[in-house]
Amino acid sequence: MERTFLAIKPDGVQRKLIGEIIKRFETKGFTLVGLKFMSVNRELAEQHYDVHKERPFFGNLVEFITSGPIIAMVWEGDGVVSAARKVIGATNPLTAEPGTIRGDYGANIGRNLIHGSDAIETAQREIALWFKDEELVNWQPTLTAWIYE
Ligand code: DAT
Ligand code: MG
Repeated sequence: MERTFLAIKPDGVQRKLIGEIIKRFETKGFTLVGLKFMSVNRELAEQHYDVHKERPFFGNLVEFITSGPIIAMVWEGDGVVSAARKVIGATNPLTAEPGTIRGDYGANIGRNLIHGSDAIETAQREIALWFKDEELVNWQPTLTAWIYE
């Protein structure tokens, strides 16, 4: 089953949007398999955003993601990587569609509330970076037959 890495960024935590954000993935039908509330050190932040290290906003990105606690999560489901990106919305909250998390709660590209892996291979890399195997829970919700044919 496909898995993705999602993280509620420091702005989402500070703005008390943890419950609201998690609820959207739960009610959609995805399965939570890992979750931790944590501070991010500079080394982890730089590894996570390694692909952006040459970009002008890289310094701000690392500063921001290490500025307060975050929620790191792994979610499972058919097509969850791209479907979660749709629930999250476009990178810039100002152009993200209403109904998406960023479209509903964000107003600035540098404060866009949540991270989601952008491809299956990226998800595998990010899950391995943020979680140990034993921190992930393999389970099948009893509701599964009512969500999947
Ligand atoms: P996404 O988070 O939608 O995958 P991304 O991977 O292109 O977007 O960029 C990572 C984060 O970097 C993004 O969530 C916010 C920040 N960012 C991206 N483009 C930016 C820009 N032009 N100016 C400032 N911050 C930017
Ligand atoms: Mg990205």
